[in-house]
Amino acid sequence: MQVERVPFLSATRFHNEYLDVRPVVMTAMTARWPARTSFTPERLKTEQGDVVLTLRRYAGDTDATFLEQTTRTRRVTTMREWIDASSGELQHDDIKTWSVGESQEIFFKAPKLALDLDFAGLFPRGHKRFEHYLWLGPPGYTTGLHTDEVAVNLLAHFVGHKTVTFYAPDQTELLYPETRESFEDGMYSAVNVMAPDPAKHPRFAEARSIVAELMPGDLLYVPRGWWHWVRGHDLCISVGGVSHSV
Ligand SMILES: O=C(O)CCC(=O)C(=O)O
Repeated sequence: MQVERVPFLSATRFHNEYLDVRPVVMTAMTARWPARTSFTPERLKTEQGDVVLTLRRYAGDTDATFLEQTTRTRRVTTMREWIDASSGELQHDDIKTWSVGESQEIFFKAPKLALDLDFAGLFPRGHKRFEHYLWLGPPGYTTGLHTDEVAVNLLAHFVGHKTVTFYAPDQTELLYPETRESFEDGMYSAVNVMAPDPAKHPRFAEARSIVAELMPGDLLYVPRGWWHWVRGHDLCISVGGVSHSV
């Protein structure tokens, strides 16, 4: 099953039909955002090449869970180096186990870039403050299965094709949450989505998913408590907009 795709949503319709209810992809909301041209690999490399980025690792060929890997394994690089490594023709297999996740560095170094984004447009004027996070990964990178326990999480996708696989909150028992409490604003599953182990997590096979295929310009709403994991098929660049109040 596919996540619903609509061109636009008014603030009223978004609040009444989707907020805290189900994911949705808005395909034309970002059409006028300057970010469509500022968050390209070329511009980021030329204008933000020295920004320091922290990479996180998530590999499928280990017993370590997503939570263990993402919190323990870090590597520091620059925007220039990481874009070169991620877009190189000879993709080293190890590259795709690393990605930039939830990085705020670029918005601290170049706060004006936030003016190129307009997550608040879906909300009544002046109602909300968004934090911005860069997601940048090479072809084949994958995140683990997790939820975001924040009031609003929007993902504006600018470059590449990525698949976001969702599981509704009523599937939680089939997804083997690693902790019962939210950790750093999220819940983490112990299932290795790249190679699920039926001996360890037999009920995962029963879980029903719905899928969003994101293309440049799409704006995805990720509802609180909905499990999801991401795979980038190309060099992918997105920006997350998170608000802690509704
Ligand atoms: O796009 C990505 O790489 C991950 C996005 C994500 O998992 C999130 O916004 O919670």
